[in-house]
Amino acid sequence: MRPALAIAALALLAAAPAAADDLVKVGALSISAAWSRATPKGAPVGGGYLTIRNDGASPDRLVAASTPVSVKVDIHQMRMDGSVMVMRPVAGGVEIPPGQTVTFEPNGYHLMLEGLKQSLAEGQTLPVTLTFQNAGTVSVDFAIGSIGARGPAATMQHPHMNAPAGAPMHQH
Ligand SMILES: [Cu+2]
Repeated sequence: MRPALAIAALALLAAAPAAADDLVKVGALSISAAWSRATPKGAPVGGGYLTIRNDGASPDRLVAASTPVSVKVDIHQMRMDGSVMVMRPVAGGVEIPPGQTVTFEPNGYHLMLEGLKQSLAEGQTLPVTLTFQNAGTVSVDFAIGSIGARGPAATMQHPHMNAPAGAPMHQH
């Protein structure tokens, strides 16, 4: 197994075309708009963002995430503490209620890649394994946008008709 592991380590980030629009299904859950941001050389952390819809009849919960590109992945939440935005780990994961969609985004829930082993490069994809309490485990490729990206690349270039009101959009 050692030679295979060594080869895998050289190609942690795939050069596959960005596929932010691809829908990944696991159990009753649909995962879409999985994206990340390029990181400056040497940056210790990176972020991961995605949308999860639950078409099932019972709640599910994102309990863990991992990637070969970082030492660990935590689930974080940004929220206002008085007048200051603070980021803290979410204990017990994030519930996806039945019939609901939960969006992970820079100013809300997000995945925090801690201990990056390499910088995240724009145009490449970041492989992340998500673990749900009921639906189980699924692998999702996160499309890496620019360092200042505010949303998945496909949404920025072609605003979707179902984009939520107030979502950041490309200005024409
Ligand atoms: Cu964070």
